[in-house]
Amino acid sequence: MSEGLQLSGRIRPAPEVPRPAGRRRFLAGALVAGSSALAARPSPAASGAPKEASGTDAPGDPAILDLPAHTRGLGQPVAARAYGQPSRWEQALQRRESPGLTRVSAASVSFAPLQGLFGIITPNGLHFERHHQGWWEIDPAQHRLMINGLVRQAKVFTMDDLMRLPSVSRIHFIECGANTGMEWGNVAVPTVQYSHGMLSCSEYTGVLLSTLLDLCGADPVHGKFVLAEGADGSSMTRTLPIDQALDDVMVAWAMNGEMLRPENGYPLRLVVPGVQGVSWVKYLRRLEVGDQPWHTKDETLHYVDLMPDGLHRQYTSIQEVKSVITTPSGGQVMLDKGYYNVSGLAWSGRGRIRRVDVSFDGGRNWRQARLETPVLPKALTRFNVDWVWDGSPAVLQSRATDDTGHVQPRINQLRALRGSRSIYHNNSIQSWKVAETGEVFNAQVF
Ligand SMILES: Nc1nc2c(c(=O)[nH]1)N[C@H]1C(S)=C(S)[C@@H](COP(=O)(O)O)O[C@H]1N2
Ligand SMILES: [Mo]
Repeated sequence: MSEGLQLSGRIRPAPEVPRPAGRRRFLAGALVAGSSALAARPSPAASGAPKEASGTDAPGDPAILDLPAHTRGLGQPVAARAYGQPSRWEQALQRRESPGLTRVSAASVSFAPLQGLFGIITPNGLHFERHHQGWWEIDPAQHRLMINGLVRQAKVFTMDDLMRLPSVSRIHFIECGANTGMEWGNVAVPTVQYSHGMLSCSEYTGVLLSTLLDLCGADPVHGKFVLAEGADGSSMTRTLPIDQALDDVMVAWAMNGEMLRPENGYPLRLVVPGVQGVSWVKYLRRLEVGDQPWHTKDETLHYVDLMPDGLHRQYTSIQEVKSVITTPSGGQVMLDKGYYNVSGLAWSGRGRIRRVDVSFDGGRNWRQARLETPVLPKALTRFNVDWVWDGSPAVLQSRATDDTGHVQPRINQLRALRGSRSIYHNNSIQSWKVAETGEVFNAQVF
């Protein structure tokens, strides 16, 4: 690929991401590849690349000729910031609330900026948030987990009790069942942050629920379901079938190597791999073993799928195979013809991603993308594919297949089965329309 690889493929970020000042200068300097990183790169593009894109025609570039202060002076001392922060040049990358989505910000959503993330792990400070009744900073010394119901011995655990049990660490995605839910009827939001940003992926550390149920002696005959309850005011309660509970569900205290953030359920949350976010009960304080589902408000009134016949489908909890291209994506502007590294994310609640195909002509022709390692079950998988944009209009789509053989559907295929008035579980293929101007738009293409 390096043969003939040109340093083109510049992209202007989506409008809600203010451009840092340095970047504005970079864009203004027509034909000069003026970022120091680019200019300093040992010229893979020197051979054969057009001059304007190679970085070699900037002999007078002060960014490389003048030694900056950071090369001449003494830098900041260690631990100047006891808890590290992103560079101030990255401040535009934030989780964002969708204006007007809910009346109260305490019962709302903030979306992760997928367009600006790399690899598969979501930084803790950019994890999406969904609170039904606001978030809390709970004192871990006061927090308790009770396990009751059809168990030989009901128990109450402190955090200290839990954290001394045999633990596991596993990487999984969490996706709200309502992710992409605004797009059932038509195109609704401009950028991938708002269309797919109720999605994050982390390494969780905790104890397997099976270990806890074992400790309490869950009734193997009548114990068919587990109820999980949160300690916030939303009375968040969800029923899990026992097979799921005993499979890979975790009671987790850590996320990406540190304790959970308060926004994500500190000090304890349920991790239900492959299942919609609502079952990942935060501030987890109680687990009850029972012989039938509880049919609580969040499994009867909410998180049900309105079907075309007017009935609601309940307990559709698995997040089916899905993918989205994050670069380029809605609201961005492609500034050059030529080479682009098209990149995106794929995931399935049923297992591993087997392949991702990408189309540049609205689904007529498909090319297989490269899957970057690791490819883990019920985790985000990063894909990349090369594209040379010739400057003509294009429609970019990605289509994921998981290792159970499920293939991501087109939006019209999904609507044929599910209608268009649903909210939850829209895993359809996303289309990004590229105009001749290079502008990228959210589009629905059948
Ligand atoms: N206690 C409690 N748990 C909860 C919720 C909540 O409001 N309260 N929201 C649920 C929903 S709908 C989702 S999508 C996920 C969001 O988790 P996050 O805020 O860590 O992204 O938490 C789930 N668990
Ligand atoms: Mo959710």
